[in-house]
Amino acid sequence: MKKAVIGMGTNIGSKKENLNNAVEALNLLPNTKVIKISDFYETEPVGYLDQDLFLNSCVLLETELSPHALLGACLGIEAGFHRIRTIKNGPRILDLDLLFYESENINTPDLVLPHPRITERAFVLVPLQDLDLGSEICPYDIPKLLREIGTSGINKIGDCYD
Ligand code: PH2
Ligand code: MG
Ligand code: MG
Repeated sequence: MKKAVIGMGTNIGSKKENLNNAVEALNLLPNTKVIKISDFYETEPVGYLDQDLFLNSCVLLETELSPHALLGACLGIEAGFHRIRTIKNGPRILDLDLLFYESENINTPDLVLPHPRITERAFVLVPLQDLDLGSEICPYDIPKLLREIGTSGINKIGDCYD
């Protein structure tokens, strides 16, 4: 089994339900198991500001799917939630971003690993910290990055997975 980390975000509809349903959907992927779920965080929108607050969380998976197969599966789950892509960084019912896959560095047009914007996004780093990843998966010093970029606009909702 390989370890992979997915960042989840939602700001349309019933956000808690969306994230819970996303965890279920990830857990139902072939040869894949969700082994850890971060707390849920209510976060101020980054990039495009005129939209509702997000709910963000991260999950650690064990999977036999390849990085590209897992990416495809995530896009399939997003599509199953009827995600519609309009404004860049705009409102979405569910966003699943593949953040890490083992210690792989991948640079293809459809997939870059580690995900290129992790280090500048507190809404990813704060939940990521809950997963207690070893340096073999997460090469970043998360507390140091958070001291640099700050954690304003990130509010812990707590352990909302049910
Ligand atoms: N996702 C984005 C853009 N901005 N802001 C927050 N707070 N949370 C997100 O998940 C998010 C965002 C693009 O994927
Ligand atoms: Mg995203
Ligand atoms: Mg995405």
